[in-house]
Amino acid sequence: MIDEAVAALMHGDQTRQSPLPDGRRREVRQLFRLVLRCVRAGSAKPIIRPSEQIAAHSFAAGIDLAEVQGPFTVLAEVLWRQLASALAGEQLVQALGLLTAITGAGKDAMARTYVALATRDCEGEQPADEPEAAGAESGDCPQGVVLTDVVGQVGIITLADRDKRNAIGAEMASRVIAALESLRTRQVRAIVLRAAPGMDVWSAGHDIGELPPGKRDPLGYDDPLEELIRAVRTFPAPVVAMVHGTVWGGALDLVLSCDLAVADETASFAITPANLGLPYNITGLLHFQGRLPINVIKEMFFTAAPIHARKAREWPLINHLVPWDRLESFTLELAATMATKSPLAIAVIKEQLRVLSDYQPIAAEVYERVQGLRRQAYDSGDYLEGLEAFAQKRQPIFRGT
Ligand code: KGJ
Repeated sequence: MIDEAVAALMHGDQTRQSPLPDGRRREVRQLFRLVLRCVRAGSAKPIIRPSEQIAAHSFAAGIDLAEVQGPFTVLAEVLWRQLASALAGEQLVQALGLLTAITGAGKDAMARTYVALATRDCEGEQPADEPEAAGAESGDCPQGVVLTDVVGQVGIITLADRDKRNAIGAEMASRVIAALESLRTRQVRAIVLRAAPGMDVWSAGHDIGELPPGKRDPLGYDDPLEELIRAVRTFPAPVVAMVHGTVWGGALDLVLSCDLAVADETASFAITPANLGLPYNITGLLHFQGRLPINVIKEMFFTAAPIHARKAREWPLINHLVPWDRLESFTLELAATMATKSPLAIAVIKEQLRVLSDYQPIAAEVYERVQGLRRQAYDSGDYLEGLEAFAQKRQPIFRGT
């Protein structure tokens, strides 16, 4: 059976430029033997550690994650056929369920290893002479860092400012923009935008301390978060938001500006300018309008309440809701799939969709009237109260003036 699976793998892989090296072939055979042992033992556990080890070797050798996971799919197909001819009824259903659990556990272990290795240290795109922030514990990432890595043809950008809950100010925004630029020159074909492992806030949104204290548009064209959102929307390859944890304010605009969003059950999404007395900008509202029905937009903006993952999937703010232990592997697989498609076609379709959804004809007079209304709000005492209340960690008292 192992020979049949190896032959199927070779047959299905004729597009490979060079044959599988001997070392990889041995690993594939070892994997196949382990899957069979797991099936006999009725447990997925024995597959996990060897899958991690194989993934670690493959990562170091620069092999694509999808390629490393491929043998599981092939072996599952071969085994399915064998099981279907040998068993029937409930027995067959149970055996197939076990097989799916085993191959799923192996693939997940590999994806987790890839992501852990890709984000294991803080070298990323840090300039060599950048000093670590004071107070960073050994093994922790310094404040404000954005980590960048490439797995196969997928770039991974990790927001890792734990202390500030990934609030996005000028430094964070410019680092993500620089990471996008660097990944563009490395010709990645998809990007995953994520928070560092273990964070339960994906991003706390705009750095409120960097919002102007009145008498100036808080979300003007040159605002760093606005620049970051534009960089994501105009990036010439798919950007996938991978969301574990809570998303606040402008970070939701960022998530919606990504081409797709995948989240796990810990995710929630809140748009909170009404907590600050902040008049959201027209471009930002268009981003919401491009993705959500108007009644949903209104409920989210008017209540500022977090929308939990299940509801978010239903509305649908996100494309996929997956269990937390499958989030990384699912998102990477999705990104890797897009990375195999025509980059030129994807880039132009993305740009067409952006142009079609971002632009609304609006008369100059109407635009100026709306901007005047916005000015009244950001020149108001309520906006200052919102900023002050956040800084003082208390509830704001809005007077409508
Ligand atoms: N801006 C600046 N600093 C922030 C922000 C932020 N958005 N969020 C958190 N921080 C800072 C806090 O002030 C703390 O600083 C530290 O991060 C940890 O936060 O006191 P310090 O240590 O100096 P905290 O609150 O102690 O952490 P948790 O208890 O884990 O709570 C995490 C939360 C994300 C729930 C909480 O920090 C929070 O509610 N943050 C504000 C979330 C929010 O409303 N963001 C929307 C910002 N507005 C917008 O983006 C826009 C564009 N808008 O239109 O509204």
